[in-house]
Amino acid sequence: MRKVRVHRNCSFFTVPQTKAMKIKSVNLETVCGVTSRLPQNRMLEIAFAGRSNVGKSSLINALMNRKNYAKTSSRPGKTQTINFYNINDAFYFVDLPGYGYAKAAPELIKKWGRMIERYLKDSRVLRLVFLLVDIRHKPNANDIQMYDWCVEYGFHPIIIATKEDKVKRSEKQKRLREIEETLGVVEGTPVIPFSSVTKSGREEIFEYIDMVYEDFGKDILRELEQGFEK
Ligand SMILES: Nc1nc2c(ncn2[C@@H]2O[C@H](COP(=O)(O)OP(=O)(O)OP(=O)(O)O)[C@@H](O)[C@H]2O)c(=O)[nH]1
Ligand SMILES: [Mg+2]
Repeated sequence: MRKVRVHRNCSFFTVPQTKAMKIKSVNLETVCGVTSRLPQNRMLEIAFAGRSNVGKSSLINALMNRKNYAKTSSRPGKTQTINFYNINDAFYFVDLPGYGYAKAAPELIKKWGRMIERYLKDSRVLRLVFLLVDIRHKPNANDIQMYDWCVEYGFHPIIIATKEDKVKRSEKQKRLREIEETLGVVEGTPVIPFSSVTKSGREEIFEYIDMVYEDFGKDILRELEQGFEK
């Protein structure tokens, strides 16, 4: 039995060993540019953060069972907006713009950073953040800052080490440990290797999504009405 904590207002969860939930419908409902107002959603949000090109949109497609509904590209900087995907009319996947995209204008990079921070701070229905890092590389200063922001705003991100298909099996554990140590994750934080090519790791990621949906998703409206403070 694994126990994890993803948000400061929750006690420790025991992760259920369930089958991945069925995705019945997906709909890109809201797209926010740097100057847009963020939506006041009334369903649970689950966000995906990570450096540009790390594989956020690819992961979201893999979870949604869609090929390229969330647009992906081998050129970094594809997703430059915050995209809210309505899943099953029950919750949202939130695709955040990639940070650390060197070719973008510095002013724009700053605006994205502020926008992501504002979203983490202001969303009243965000309960789970997945932070993606490339399994091949040691997390850099941007990754560490992103992790620290999340913690500052009350989240304990679950780490996803993407592009697992690109490392040798014998190297995997070492890489995962390096990621854990460099980010300085909260004790007990899951670090899940994932590949959007082989889909390995998908079921495990869904265990956490199921868990958070069971615990927060169904009651979120009531919590909003009662003025639940994040
Ligand atoms: N081999 C391999 N390639 C991957 C994997 N995930 C993503 N890629 C590739 O990496 C590139 C970037 O993927 P995206 O999903 O667009 O990355 P992103 O994080 O959404 O990037 P931005 O939108 O720029 O922030 C694409 O060429 C993908 O095909 C993976 O698990 N394995
Ligand atoms: Mg993207």
